[in-house]
Amino acid sequence: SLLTASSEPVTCFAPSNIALCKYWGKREKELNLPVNSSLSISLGHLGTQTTLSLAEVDQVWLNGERLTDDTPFARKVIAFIDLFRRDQAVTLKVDTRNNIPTAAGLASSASGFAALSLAINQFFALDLSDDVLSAFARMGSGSASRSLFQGFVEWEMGQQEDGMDSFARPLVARWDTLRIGLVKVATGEKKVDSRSGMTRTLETASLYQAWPAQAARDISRLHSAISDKDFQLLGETAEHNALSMHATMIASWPPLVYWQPDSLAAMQKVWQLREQGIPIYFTMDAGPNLKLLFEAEYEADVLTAFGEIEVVSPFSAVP
Ligand code: 2P0
Repeated sequence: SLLTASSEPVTCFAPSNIALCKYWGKREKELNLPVNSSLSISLGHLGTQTTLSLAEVDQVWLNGERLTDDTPFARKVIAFIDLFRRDQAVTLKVDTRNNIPTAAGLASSASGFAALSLAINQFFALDLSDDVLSAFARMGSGSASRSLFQGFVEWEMGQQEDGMDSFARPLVARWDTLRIGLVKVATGEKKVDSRSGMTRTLETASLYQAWPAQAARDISRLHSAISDKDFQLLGETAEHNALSMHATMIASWPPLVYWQPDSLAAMQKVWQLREQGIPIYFTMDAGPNLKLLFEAEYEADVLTAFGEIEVVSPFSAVP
Protein backbone atom coordinates (compact mmCIF):
# COMPACT_ATOMS: atom_id res chain seq x y z
CA SER A 1 0.00 0.00 0.00
CA LEU A 2 1.09 3.59 -0.57
CA LEU A 3 2.62 5.53 2.25
CA THR A 4 1.25 8.91 3.23
CA ALA A 5 4.05 10.99 4.64
CA SER A 6 3.45 13.74 7.15
CA SER A 7 4.08 17.24 5.78
CA GLU A 8 5.25 18.28 9.24
CA PRO A 9 8.36 16.94 11.00
CA VAL A 10 7.71 14.28 13.63
CA THR A 11 9.84 13.90 16.79
CA CYS A 12 9.92 10.83 19.03
CA PHE A 13 11.96 9.79 22.07
CA ALA A 14 13.04 6.34 23.25
CA PRO A 15 15.10 5.46 26.33
CA SER A 16 18.36 3.59 26.49
CA ASN A 17 18.20 0.25 28.31
CA ILE A 18 20.45 -2.04 30.36
CA ALA A 19 19.87 -5.78 30.21
CA LEU A 20 19.77 -7.74 33.49
CA CYS A 21 19.68 -10.92 31.40
CA LYS A 22 21.65 -10.24 28.23
CA TYR A 23 20.90 -10.76 24.56
CA TRP A 24 24.02 -12.52 23.29
CA GLY A 25 23.85 -14.56 20.09
CA LYS A 26 21.54 -14.69 17.06
CA ARG A 27 19.85 -17.66 15.57
CA GLU A 28 19.17 -15.55 12.44
CA LYS A 29 21.25 -12.55 11.46
CA GLU A 30 19.11 -10.69 8.91
CA LEU A 31 16.13 -10.33 11.25
CA ASN A 32 18.16 -10.16 14.49
CA LEU A 33 16.42 -13.23 15.94
CA PRO A 34 18.05 -14.06 19.27
CA VAL A 35 19.20 -17.39 20.69
CA ASN A 36 17.72 -16.43 24.08
CA SER A 37 15.13 -14.17 25.64
CA SER A 38 16.41 -11.13 27.54
CA LEU A 39 15.15 -8.78 30.25
CA SER A 40 16.13 -5.16 30.68
CA ILE A 41 15.45 -1.97 32.52
CA SER A 42 15.04 1.28 30.62
CA LEU A 43 16.84 4.45 31.60
CA GLY A 44 13.99 6.97 31.85
CA HIS A 45 14.95 10.30 30.30
CA LEU A 46 18.34 9.09 28.99
CA GLY A 47 18.05 8.07 25.37
CA THR A 48 17.54 9.27 21.82
CA GLN A 49 15.28 11.87 20.28
CA THR A 50 14.74 11.44 16.56
CA THR A 51 13.09 13.88 14.14
CA LEU A 52 11.91 12.74 10.71
CA SER A 53 11.12 15.20 7.93
CA LEU A 54 10.85 15.19 4.14
CA ALA A 55 14.06 16.20 2.35
CA GLU A 56 15.44 16.47 -1.19
CA VAL A 57 17.78 13.53 -0.58
CA ASP A 58 18.17 11.01 2.23
CA GLN A 59 20.33 12.40 5.00
CA VAL A 60 21.26 11.16 8.46
CA TRP A 61 22.28 13.61 11.17
CA LEU A 62 23.78 12.63 14.51
CA ASN A 63 23.98 15.12 17.36
CA GLY A 64 23.78 18.09 15.00
CA GLU A 65 26.22 16.89 12.35
CA ARG A 66 25.41 15.37 8.99
CA LEU A 67 26.98 11.95 8.54
CA THR A 68 28.47 10.89 5.24
CA ASP A 69 26.37 8.21 3.54
CA ASP A 70 28.99 5.49 4.03
CA THR A 71 29.10 5.84 7.84
CA PRO A 72 27.98 2.50 9.35
CA PHE A 73 25.23 4.16 11.39
CA ALA A 74 23.92 6.10 8.33
CA ARG A 75 23.85 2.92 6.26
CA LYS A 76 21.96 1.01 8.94
CA VAL A 77 19.44 3.83 9.29
CA ILE A 78 18.81 4.05 5.53
CA ALA A 79 18.53 0.26 5.24
CA PHE A 80 16.00 0.33 8.06
CA ILE A 81 13.89 3.05 6.39
CA ASP A 82 13.99 1.01 3.17
CA LEU A 83 12.11 -1.77 5.01
CA PHE A 84 9.14 0.60 5.22
CA ARG A 85 9.20 2.66 2.05
CA ARG A 86 10.32 -0.15 -0.28
CA ASP A 87 10.42 1.39 -3.77
CA GLN A 88 8.50 4.53 -3.03
CA ALA A 89 10.15 7.85 -3.77
CA VAL A 90 10.06 9.34 -0.29
CA THR A 91 13.37 10.90 0.73
CA LEU A 92 13.93 11.78 4.35
CA LYS A 93 16.05 13.65 6.82
CA VAL A 94 16.70 11.65 9.98
CA ASP A 95 17.91 13.87 12.80
CA THR A 96 19.12 11.78 15.75
CA ARG A 97 20.09 13.33 19.06
CA ASN A 98 21.37 11.35 22.01
CA ASN A 99 21.08 12.95 25.44
CA ILE A 100 23.06 10.07 26.91
CA PRO A 101 26.09 11.74 28.45
CA THR A 102 28.94 10.60 26.23
CA ALA A 103 30.88 10.34 29.48
CA ALA A 104 28.60 7.47 30.52
CA GLY A 105 29.85 5.29 27.69
CA LEU A 106 26.42 3.86 26.88
CA ALA A 107 25.57 2.41 23.49
CA SER A 108 22.93 4.32 21.54
CA SER A 109 21.78 1.87 18.88
CA ALA A 110 18.97 0.50 21.08
CA SER A 111 17.39 3.88 21.82
CA GLY A 112 18.27 5.12 18.32
CA PHE A 113 16.38 2.43 16.42
CA ALA A 114 13.52 2.49 18.92
CA ALA A 115 13.07 6.25 18.50
CA LEU A 116 13.36 5.88 14.72
CA SER A 117 10.69 3.15 14.70
CA LEU A 118 8.32 5.34 16.71
CA ALA A 119 8.99 8.28 14.40
CA ILE A 120 8.41 6.21 11.24
CA ASN A 121 5.16 4.86 12.68
CA GLN A 122 3.92 8.37 13.37
CA PHE A 123 5.36 10.04 10.26
CA PHE A 124 3.65 7.59 7.90
CA ALA A 125 0.55 7.15 10.13
CA LEU A 126 1.13 3.37 10.11
CA ASP A 127 -0.73 2.83 13.39
CA LEU A 128 1.30 -0.30 14.22
CA SER A 129 0.63 -2.12 17.50
CA ASP A 130 3.32 -2.09 20.20
CA ASP A 131 4.13 -5.76 19.46
CA VAL A 132 4.65 -5.18 15.73
CA LEU A 133 6.57 -1.96 16.36
CA SER A 134 8.90 -3.80 18.74
CA ALA A 135 9.48 -6.54 16.15
CA PHE A 136 10.30 -3.85 13.56
CA ALA A 137 12.67 -2.04 15.92
CA ARG A 138 14.39 -5.40 16.49
CA MET A 139 15.28 -5.51 12.79
CA GLY A 140 17.25 -2.26 13.19
CA SER A 141 19.06 -3.51 16.30
CA GLY A 142 18.07 -6.40 18.55
CA SER A 143 18.18 -4.43 21.79
CA ALA A 144 16.01 -1.69 20.20
CA SER A 145 13.01 -4.02 20.59
CA ARG A 146 13.31 -3.41 24.36
CA SER A 147 13.89 0.36 24.15
CA LEU A 148 10.33 1.11 23.03
CA PHE A 149 9.17 0.86 26.64
CA GLN A 150 10.06 2.22 30.07
CA GLY A 151 10.58 0.19 33.23
CA PHE A 152 11.30 -3.55 33.14
CA VAL A 153 11.02 -5.02 29.65
CA GLU A 154 11.22 -8.63 28.47
CA TRP A 155 12.12 -9.54 24.90
CA GLU A 156 10.71 -13.00 24.15
CA MET A 157 12.97 -14.80 21.72
CA GLY A 158 9.99 -16.32 19.85
CA GLN A 159 9.93 -19.45 17.71
CA GLN A 160 8.77 -18.37 14.28
CA GLU A 161 11.07 -18.08 11.30
CA ASP A 162 9.56 -14.75 10.25
CA GLY A 163 10.34 -13.30 13.69
CA MET A 164 6.90 -11.82 14.20
CA ASP A 165 6.72 -13.48 17.64
CA SER A 166 10.13 -12.12 18.64
CA PHE A 167 9.34 -8.80 20.32
CA ALA A 168 9.48 -7.10 23.70
CA ARG A 169 6.77 -6.16 26.16
CA PRO A 170 6.93 -4.08 29.33
CA LEU A 171 6.37 -5.80 32.68
CA VAL A 172 3.72 -4.18 34.87
CA ALA A 173 5.90 -4.29 37.99
CA ARG A 174 7.71 -1.17 39.10
CA TRP A 175 10.54 -0.74 41.60
CA ASP A 176 10.79 2.91 42.58
CA THR A 177 13.83 2.61 44.84
CA LEU A 178 15.98 0.92 42.19
CA ARG A 179 18.98 2.95 41.01
CA ILE A 180 21.52 2.45 38.24
CA GLY A 181 24.97 4.04 38.48
CA LEU A 182 26.96 4.54 35.28
CA VAL A 183 30.67 4.01 35.83
CA LYS A 184 32.71 5.26 32.90
CA VAL A 185 35.92 3.40 32.30
CA ALA A 186 36.46 4.44 28.66
CA THR A 187 34.28 5.98 25.96
CA GLY A 188 36.22 5.46 22.72
CA GLU A 189 34.85 3.43 19.81
CA LYS A 190 35.17 -0.25 20.55
CA LYS A 191 37.25 -2.39 18.22
CA VAL A 192 34.72 -5.19 17.92
CA ASP A 193 31.04 -4.22 17.86
CA SER A 194 28.34 -6.42 19.43
CA ARG A 195 27.19 -7.71 16.08
CA SER A 196 30.55 -9.21 15.10
CA GLY A 197 31.30 -10.12 18.72
CA MET A 198 28.20 -12.32 18.84
CA THR A 199 29.13 -14.03 15.59
CA ARG A 200 32.65 -14.73 16.80
CA THR A 201 31.39 -16.15 20.09
CA LEU A 202 28.89 -18.47 18.41
CA GLU A 203 31.44 -19.67 15.89
CA THR A 204 34.42 -20.22 18.17
CA ALA A 205 33.51 -20.48 21.88
CA SER A 206 32.47 -23.96 22.98
CA LEU A 207 31.53 -22.44 26.36
CA TYR A 208 28.66 -20.74 24.53
CA GLN A 209 26.79 -24.08 24.56
CA ALA A 210 25.99 -23.45 28.22
CA TRP A 211 24.61 -19.96 27.63
CA PRO A 212 21.01 -20.54 26.45
CA ALA A 213 20.11 -22.64 29.52
CA GLN A 214 21.65 -20.12 31.89
CA ALA A 215 19.78 -17.26 30.23
CA ALA A 216 16.48 -19.14 30.61
CA ARG A 217 17.21 -19.81 34.28
CA ASP A 218 18.21 -16.17 34.87
CA ILE A 219 15.03 -14.81 33.25
CA SER A 220 12.92 -16.88 35.63
CA ARG A 221 15.03 -15.80 38.63
CA LEU A 222 14.62 -12.17 37.59
CA HIS A 223 10.86 -12.59 37.44
CA SER A 224 10.89 -13.93 41.01
CA ALA A 225 13.21 -11.16 42.18
CA ILE A 226 11.01 -8.48 40.63
CA SER A 227 7.74 -9.85 41.97
CA ASP A 228 9.19 -10.40 45.48
CA LYS A 229 11.21 -7.14 45.45
CA ASP A 230 14.20 -9.34 46.35
CA PHE A 231 17.10 -7.02 45.58
CA GLN A 232 19.80 -9.56 46.43
CA LEU A 233 18.35 -12.05 43.96
CA LEU A 234 18.03 -9.34 41.30
CA GLY A 235 21.62 -8.17 41.77
CA GLU A 236 23.17 -11.63 42.00
CA THR A 237 21.33 -12.81 38.93
CA ALA A 238 22.26 -9.75 36.86
CA GLU A 239 25.95 -9.81 37.86
CA HIS A 240 26.27 -13.55 37.35
CA ASN A 241 24.55 -13.28 33.97
CA ALA A 242 26.86 -10.49 32.80
CA LEU A 243 30.00 -12.32 33.93
CA SER A 244 28.81 -15.51 32.25
CA MET A 245 28.27 -13.63 29.00
CA HIS A 246 31.78 -12.17 29.31
CA ALA A 247 33.13 -15.68 29.95
CA THR A 248 31.76 -16.77 26.56
CA MET A 249 33.35 -13.70 24.95
CA ILE A 250 36.72 -14.43 26.54
CA ALA A 251 36.45 -18.07 25.45
CA SER A 252 36.17 -16.95 21.79
CA TRP A 253 39.02 -16.95 19.30
CA PRO A 254 40.56 -14.50 18.70
CA PRO A 255 39.74 -13.62 22.31
CA LEU A 256 37.13 -10.97 22.91
CA VAL A 257 38.06 -9.15 26.10
CA TYR A 258 36.11 -5.92 26.55
CA TRP A 259 37.52 -5.33 30.02
CA GLN A 260 40.23 -2.83 30.80
CA PRO A 261 42.31 -2.73 33.98
CA ASP A 262 39.97 -0.07 35.39
CA SER A 263 36.96 -2.32 34.71
CA LEU A 264 38.42 -4.96 37.01
CA ALA A 265 39.34 -2.31 39.59
CA ALA A 266 35.70 -1.17 39.62
CA MET A 267 34.46 -4.77 39.97
CA GLN A 268 36.77 -5.27 42.94
CA LYS A 269 35.41 -2.09 44.50
CA VAL A 270 31.87 -3.50 44.15
CA TRP A 271 32.88 -6.81 45.74
CA GLN A 272 34.63 -4.95 48.57
CA LEU A 273 31.53 -2.84 49.24
CA ARG A 274 29.46 -6.02 49.39
CA GLU A 275 31.88 -7.45 51.96
CA GLN A 276 31.25 -4.31 53.99
CA GLY A 277 27.53 -5.04 53.90
CA ILE A 278 26.46 -2.63 51.16
CA PRO A 279 24.14 -4.38 48.70
CA ILE A 280 25.54 -3.28 45.35
CA TYR A 281 26.00 -5.31 42.16
CA PHE A 282 27.16 -4.57 38.64
CA THR A 283 26.41 -5.51 35.09
CA MET A 284 28.48 -4.90 31.94
CA ASP A 285 27.77 -4.97 28.22
CA ALA A 286 30.04 -5.28 25.19
CA GLY A 287 32.40 -2.64 26.53
CA PRO A 288 34.60 -1.74 29.49
CA ASN A 289 32.05 0.28 31.50
CA LEU A 290 30.16 -0.89 34.58
CA LYS A 291 26.52 -0.29 35.40
CA LEU A 292 25.91 -0.45 39.15
CA LEU A 293 22.69 -1.75 40.63
CA PHE A 294 21.67 -0.60 44.10
CA GLU A 295 18.74 0.83 46.03
CA ALA A 296 18.13 4.50 46.84
CA GLU A 297 19.13 4.25 50.52
CA TYR A 298 22.70 3.36 49.52
CA GLU A 299 23.19 6.12 46.97
CA ALA A 300 25.40 8.18 49.30
CA ASP A 301 27.67 5.19 49.97
CA VAL A 302 27.96 4.49 46.25
CA LEU A 303 28.83 8.11 45.44
CA THR A 304 31.44 8.14 48.21
CA ALA A 305 33.04 5.01 46.78
CA PHE A 306 32.81 5.86 43.06
CA GLY A 307 32.89 9.66 42.97
CA GLU A 308 30.59 11.78 40.83
CA ILE A 309 29.05 9.10 38.65
CA GLU A 310 25.71 9.54 36.84
CA VAL A 311 22.88 7.90 38.80
CA VAL A 312 19.64 7.02 37.02
CA SER A 313 16.29 6.54 38.74
CA PRO A 314 14.63 4.38 36.09
CA PHE A 315 11.07 4.52 37.39
CA SER A 316 10.84 8.27 37.87
CA ALA A 317 9.92 8.55 34.16
CA VAL A 318 7.27 5.81 34.34
CA PRO A 319 3.82 7.30 34.93
C1 2P0 B 1 22.12 -6.56 25.61
N1 2P0 B 1 24.00 -6.28 23.99
O1 2P0 B 1 21.25 -7.40 25.90
C2 2P0 B 1 23.41 -7.11 25.00
C3 2P0 B 1 24.48 -7.27 26.01
C4 2P0 B 1 25.42 -6.14 24.16
C5 2P0 B 1 25.77 -7.00 25.29
O2 2P0 B 1 22.09 -5.95 22.89
O3 2P0 B 1 23.41 -6.76 16.13
O4 2P0 B 1 23.45 -3.58 19.36
O5 2P0 B 1 22.13 -4.64 16.43
O6 2P0 B 1 21.15 -6.82 17.17
O7 2P0 B 1 21.32 -4.84 19.86
C6 2P0 B 1 23.97 -5.09 21.86
O8 2P0 B 1 23.55 -5.68 20.68
O9 2P0 B 1 23.11 -5.88 18.37
C7 2P0 B 1 23.31 -5.80 22.94
P1 2P0 B 1 22.40 -6.04 16.96
P2 2P0 B 1 22.78 -4.89 19.55
O10 2P0 B 1 21.98 -5.35 25.84
